[in-house]
Amino acid sequence: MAESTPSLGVAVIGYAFMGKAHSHAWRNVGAFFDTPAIEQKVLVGRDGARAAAAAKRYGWQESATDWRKIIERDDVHIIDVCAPGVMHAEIAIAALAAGKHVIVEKPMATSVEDAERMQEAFAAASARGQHAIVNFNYRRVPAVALAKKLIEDGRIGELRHVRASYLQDWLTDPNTPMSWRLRKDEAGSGALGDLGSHLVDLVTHLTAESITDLSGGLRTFITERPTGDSGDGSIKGSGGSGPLETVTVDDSAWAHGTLSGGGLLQLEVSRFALGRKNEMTIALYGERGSLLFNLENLNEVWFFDGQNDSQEQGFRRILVTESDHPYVGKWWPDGHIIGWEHAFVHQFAEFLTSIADGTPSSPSFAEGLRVQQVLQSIEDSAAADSRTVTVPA
Ligand code: SOE
Repeated sequence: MAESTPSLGVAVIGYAFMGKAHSHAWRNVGAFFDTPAIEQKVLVGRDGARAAAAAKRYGWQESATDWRKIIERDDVHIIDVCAPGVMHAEIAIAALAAGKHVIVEKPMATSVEDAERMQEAFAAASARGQHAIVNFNYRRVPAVALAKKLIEDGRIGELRHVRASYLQDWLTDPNTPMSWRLRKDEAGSGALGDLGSHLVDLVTHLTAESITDLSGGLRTFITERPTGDSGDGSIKGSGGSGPLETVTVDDSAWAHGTLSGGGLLQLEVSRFALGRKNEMTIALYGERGSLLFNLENLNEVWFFDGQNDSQEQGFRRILVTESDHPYVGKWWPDGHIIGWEHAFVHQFAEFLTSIADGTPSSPSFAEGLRVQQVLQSIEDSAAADSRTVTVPA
């Protein structure tokens, strides 16, 4: 990067859990990756006092409460949307119209229609040289990126089975309070969108195949919850002692489907898997080999080489901490593990590099829209007694 290149001003909208994770990544990306310089300009949030406190703590120059004023600023070039899902479309479309590069948290939107509008706005902005991504951060875990490379190198071959699950347990307590994540009009869906979107993205990204048809189901185990304070930056919130409110999203979801290459797919997501805190697993079984990944051990991927017919064959643990593994060389000496937050840094490094080089950014809005269509198909199937539905091409 030339010394004289002006730095890119960043504004993050949302200061809670995701705002914190993104702030951490913006703070560190330039220290570890050779990307264009950025400046942490503004942290935006509805609660002025909380936004100001978070801005100070996470290294932002300023805080603000009105994102509309921020997207008009000449010194802000990237708008990073960590607000609840229902706000993604409005902010992203306005920011693209104002000439900004845009990042939105996953899922891309709360409906296929909104995702389509965002994709259309991006198509026009892209012609003006702007970039936009949906932050499916798990693509950027080094072990996942290595798995992708093994698949591309033909080590797995034609896929027979893909099983993916994302299990959490933070809603098992009936006193866990209501929050935006449990309201359909704010989040779009529950575990399906929040966790299922990661799985659908990872499966389609890793396999480079689409999901052609599926049957699915949704379940809400606890249909009313007390109101309380859910704005403290945790997912769960605290103090659920207010009046009861109806939960309007799913607690758990599942789908069985078919991949475009003919393989079979199983997906399962839940916020009610007691004891599972944040366990995402993906297993791919092919004609030549198999791969297993578990987010709880994110520095490793397990590989079974079906071409090795010796007596020592078996699943082999690959510790993805060598400097020639994806992203790893930018961190610590070989063998030093990294954590959950690093994937966000990697994603932003990729995004900044695409902006600098003028190459397409990913995960793209088009890919986010595809994920949204699959989520909608699961909802459609669930509403029709789990009948098999065709996913729109
Ligand atoms: C909450 O369920 C959550 O934080 C998701 O929103 C994230 O995308 C996932 O990475 C961890 O769990």
